[in-house]
Amino acid sequence: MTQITAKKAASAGGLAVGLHAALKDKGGIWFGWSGDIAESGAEKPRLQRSGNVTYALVDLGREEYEGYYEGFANRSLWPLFHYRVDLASFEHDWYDAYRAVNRRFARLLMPLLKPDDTVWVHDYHLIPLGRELRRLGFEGAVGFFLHIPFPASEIFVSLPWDHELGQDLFAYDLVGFQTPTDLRQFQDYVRHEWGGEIEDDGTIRVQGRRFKAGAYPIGIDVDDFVAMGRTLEAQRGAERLRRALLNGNRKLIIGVDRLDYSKGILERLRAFGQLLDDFPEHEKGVTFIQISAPSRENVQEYQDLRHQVETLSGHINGIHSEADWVPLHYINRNHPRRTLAGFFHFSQIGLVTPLRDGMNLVAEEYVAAQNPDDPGVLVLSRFAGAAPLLADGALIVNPHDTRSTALALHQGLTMPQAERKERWRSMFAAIKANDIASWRMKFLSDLQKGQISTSEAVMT
Ligand code: GDG
Repeated sequence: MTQITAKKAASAGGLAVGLHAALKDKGGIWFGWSGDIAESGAEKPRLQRSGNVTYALVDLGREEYEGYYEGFANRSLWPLFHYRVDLASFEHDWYDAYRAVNRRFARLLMPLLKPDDTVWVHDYHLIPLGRELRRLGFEGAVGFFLHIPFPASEIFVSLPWDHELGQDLFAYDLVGFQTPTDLRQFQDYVRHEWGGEIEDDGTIRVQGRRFKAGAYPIGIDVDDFVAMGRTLEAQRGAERLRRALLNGNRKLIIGVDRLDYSKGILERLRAFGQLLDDFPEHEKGVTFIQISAPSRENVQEYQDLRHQVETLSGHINGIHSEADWVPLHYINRNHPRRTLAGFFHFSQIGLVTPLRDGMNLVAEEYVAAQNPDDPGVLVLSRFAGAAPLLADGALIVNPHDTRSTALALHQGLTMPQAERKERWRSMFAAIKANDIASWRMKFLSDLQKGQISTSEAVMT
């Protein structure tokens, strides 16, 4: 039986769908936060059955939500793991809440587990969960996957509790990262901070523990996204854009992300402004649509970013707009994924410029949504985890370099169809070969193969 735990069971993104598929195959339990906040944390998970999957959902108490989720997870770990030490706050109360919630989750999960279950823990909100389960005597295989980057050791040790979280990670049978770079940085941390050893097959020996760590780049459900692009909603989305552009020859650049400082949205806007400055031939010939889904709106740093993005968008439009042309459309709202598929399909350039990103699924979704006979061009940051996978087809940029990113946009807007097709074919083959099904099968098979005697796993 496969047991998957995740941060928020209600989320409807591609990742949640892909993980559900793993459970539906064999049956199992999805355990995680319900997404609801109660006055105080409930003592039992709410159980709901759907087919052979049981959802065990737990509400967070108001204080838990603030300290654990908004605080330590999203204001300490998220900025730190994305190299923004300047934005990270390290509050002892938040950390205490983080540990307490993970302990509580383990306590609530434990009675639902059979001794030989496999548990797969997802993401930075739940790093301590595996060790807490071991403390309660769970002996089955326990794996962990980090969806965001693992930072350079020198950054990670800025965290006052790096040793506790390090030991939490050592308690798993398998720790998965998105890219070989993340893996190498974790290995450096193990070697330099703990004097651990890394064997050729990826086995790590540290602090009397032996476990595996590897790189498992996540993918999307390619067929599902291609099908989404054929839906009526997708066609309607494309049609809305066609009408909005007024002039049928006008080209479209699209950016889609959560409104997050890791996504390089300001850098992207600057690059678009630079394109209009450096290549006046695109005047009235191009429109940029930036869709930024609201995210973590209670957090000050996100409110600041929203303000900066709004100011910069207004500035760019103020300088470049004409009575019959608004170059930049900035939309701060969620869109159904099918509509996004239609938008991607209709855009000549997908512009994806994170400053740090675990993988970045939007880049892959843009590729999946293209028309093979007349595909668009992906302009992709070298700092996205997806960059090595898509490097043969995408125009790879350093988003800090505004001029070069603007030049890549120009190159994309003027690229001949034959080159676009060739580049797209190589990217499509790459995302097909590395889709979400192959990701989860590889991780789960390595977890089951690599399980190491649990008597060594208990750490106090
Ligand atoms: C984390 C890591 C890693 C976006 N706007 C809307 C919307 N989306 C969808 C996209 C895509 C998903 O959300 C975003 O996925 P990303 O991978 O781009 O980014 P994160 O949310 O930061 O995800 C990341 C990922 O985990 C998986 O491991 O790749 O690096 O940071 O599917 O299409 N969906 C809807 N409306 C929107 O407006 N419905």
